Amino acid sequence: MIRKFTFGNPFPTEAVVETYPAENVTLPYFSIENGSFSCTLEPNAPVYGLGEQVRGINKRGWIYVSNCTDEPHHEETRRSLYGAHNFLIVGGETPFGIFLDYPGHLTFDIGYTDSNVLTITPEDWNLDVYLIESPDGLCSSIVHLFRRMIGRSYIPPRWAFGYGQSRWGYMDEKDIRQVARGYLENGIPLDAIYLDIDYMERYKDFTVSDERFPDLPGLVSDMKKEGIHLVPIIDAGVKIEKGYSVYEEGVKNNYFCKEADGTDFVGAVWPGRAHFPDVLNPEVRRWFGRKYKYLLDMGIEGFWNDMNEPALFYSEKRLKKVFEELEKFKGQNLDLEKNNAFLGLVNTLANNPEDYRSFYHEPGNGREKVRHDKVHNLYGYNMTRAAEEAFEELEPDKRILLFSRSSYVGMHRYGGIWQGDNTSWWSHLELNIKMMPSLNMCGFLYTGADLGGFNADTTEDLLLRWLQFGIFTPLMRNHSAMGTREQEAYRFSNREALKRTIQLRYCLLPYLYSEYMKAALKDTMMFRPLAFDYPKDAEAAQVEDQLMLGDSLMLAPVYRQNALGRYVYLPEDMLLITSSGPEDFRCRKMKAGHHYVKAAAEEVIFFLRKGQLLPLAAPAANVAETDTSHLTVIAYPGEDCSYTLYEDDGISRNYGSPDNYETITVNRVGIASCYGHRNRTVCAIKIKD
Ligand code: MIG
Repeated sequence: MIRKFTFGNPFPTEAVVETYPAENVTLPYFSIENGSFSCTLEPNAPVYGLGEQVRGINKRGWIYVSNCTDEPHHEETRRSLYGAHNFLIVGGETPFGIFLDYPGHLTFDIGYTDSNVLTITPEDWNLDVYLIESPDGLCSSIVHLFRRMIGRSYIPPRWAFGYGQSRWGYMDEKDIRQVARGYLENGIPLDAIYLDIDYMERYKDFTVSDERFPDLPGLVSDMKKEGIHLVPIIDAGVKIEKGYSVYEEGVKNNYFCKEADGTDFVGAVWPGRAHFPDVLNPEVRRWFGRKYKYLLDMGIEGFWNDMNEPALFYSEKRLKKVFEELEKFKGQNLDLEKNNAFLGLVNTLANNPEDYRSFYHEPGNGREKVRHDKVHNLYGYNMTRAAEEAFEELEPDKRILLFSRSSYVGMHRYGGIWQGDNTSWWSHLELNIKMMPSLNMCGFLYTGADLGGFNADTTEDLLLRWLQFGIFTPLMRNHSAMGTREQEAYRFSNREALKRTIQLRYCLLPYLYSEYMKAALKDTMMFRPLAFDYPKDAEAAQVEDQLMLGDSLMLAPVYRQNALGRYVYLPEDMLLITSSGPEDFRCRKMKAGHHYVKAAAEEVIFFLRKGQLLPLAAPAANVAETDTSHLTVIAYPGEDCSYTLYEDDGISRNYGSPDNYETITVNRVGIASCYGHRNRTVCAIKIKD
């Protein structure tokens, strides 16, 4: 059951797609005092949710803030990352869900100030609160109800389930060709190479540097012949430059965010001084979204939207003020205090809350102008919405790959997200694992982290272990920052192991695509905490470094350096699959309980559930070349098993046809069959007892 409670006059975020009448009784579970909602937490009861955030799957014991932030330090000390996903499940005797549809700064004190109290504090009292209760009390049922109310998750083209290589620092066409060659010559599969900001002319959106990419359409088409898609970045800020059409049109039509006095707000990002499209306004969205056509017309089929918190290096007015204040230090003896004050001044430049309070949006539809900080968390959402809405018009029969850095609930309908600027740390591999189910709860299914780590130098073993997890995440992209160690898979001595790991992704494609599509079309989670699938198992509830993936699998990634195995908890009997690459699937039945499972450096371990099947394809150079007409299935032996396979053309927007579903079965004696509309042969791998 979903109940809505309205406070004040909320800004219409359009996160929720269904209409619910607001109730005029008081909000159950919570008491409201001192400007906060509070509720008592049962001792040790878990709290799940918040999507893209630091720390564990169980969010209890920290204070989190929904305030979309360009935060390159994903450390436990942080309270906000790039997204604002205000959905929680409060566990206990009868778990319930709560979604706060509030686009401003929102604090969740989850047993931080008082270990048994959850306190939620908005900055003002204009918000909708939704309570979600399920008669069966199951977390997965609560998530399902929530997901239905926020609408279907974004569906990317099938090729976007391939492996992608990215790096901030590919400077020109030559670099891109070299990366493609590196992969092709080494026989490592690849579906995409990403273009970071250097493809543009002086960081201007919807331009291409003549000098460095003299013939982008030619390059795009050459790459496509090799099965590789080029995916350019688009930044939120529009460079202020006379004669630059995006800037000129935006100024002329009042399409940019404004200062209180009605002049266009000036903030600086990569191109230096920039204006910010007022994407909260539908007319501006339409205008900005259609700009992507410039690149679509060159053959581009995917984009990533960056810097859309929006990140600010500084605002023009603040920079001026800081320069003035710095003057005062001239000729002074900088003792400890003054030195700190001096350094502190420069540190106030970026992403300053005061700047976010100093500019305005005109949301249109007769609504009053609204100060940015009140709706801050909607910016990346609406930038991405602008693009996807334009794609639906420009390319009605074709899915375009799109993912964003910043997001709010509701954006999951328009694109995916990547998990931002992590660091090449083992702890960030662990964070990547833990973030997956939390994001799925909030509708973000197409997601993944920068594999190998973005900031700092990676190590070969970290990249390998990270890829061993990344082969399961819908977005599988290796990305790194300028100035860090190069981390393309072919650069390392153990290239063979990296290659074989990436090939496994292509073997798993029929399964991953099926599970993604089922989760999107049925509003369910692809990645789940063990606690959601085994709600009565108190030990499963404790496990945060294993995940259920789709109908058949449980993952148990190795995420510690030099570890040659790990402890695993099996809530029921399962089949251990150990693989070092295609054609190597060693299976062993294991009993429920605690185990230590070995996993050599180049081995992935994962588990198949009882009565379930895992369909596998032969490895291929890319998604398009993956032959799914011959599948091998691993079955948990002893019983009749069946699996629902989903396959469509992978590109059109007609996902709904019942013909896309097929049933694979394996009977007691190990004979596999497939029922569906396609000619497909399946054969089962015999499992020895
Ligand atoms: O301030 O475009 O998160 O993926 O490589 C850095 C350069 C701006 C941040 C993105 C990152 C990207 C980088 N961008």
